[in-house]
Amino acid sequence: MAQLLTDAERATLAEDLPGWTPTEGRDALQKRFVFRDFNEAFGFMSRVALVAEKMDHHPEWSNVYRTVDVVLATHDAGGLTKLDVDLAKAMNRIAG
Ligand code: H2B
Repeated sequence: MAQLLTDAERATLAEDLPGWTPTEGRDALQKRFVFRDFNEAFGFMSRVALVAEKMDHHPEWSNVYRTVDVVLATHDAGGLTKLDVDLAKAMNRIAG
């Protein structure tokens, strides 16, 4: 099973993952992505879904029109692992 991030690994998260912030009350990261319109937002979600399925690691997310709210955590480990970091990086890359 994936291991929870160490303190040293957590120390670089802010600079490694622009826009992602700690979620209050749980060991997770969150980010709001805002696109030009629904088409772009849904396109983003579709591309992320393919990556997430390949990783077997899935986001908690919701979509309203052109906004996608995402929370990342590794449920099996009860908090943040490298899987969340990798998926967050992929999401930033896909969002451009
Ligand atoms: N996604 C996330 N975010 N956390 C998990 O612990 C997780 C997952 N576990 N996707 C995977 C699926 C697990 O349930 C399957 C059986 O591999």
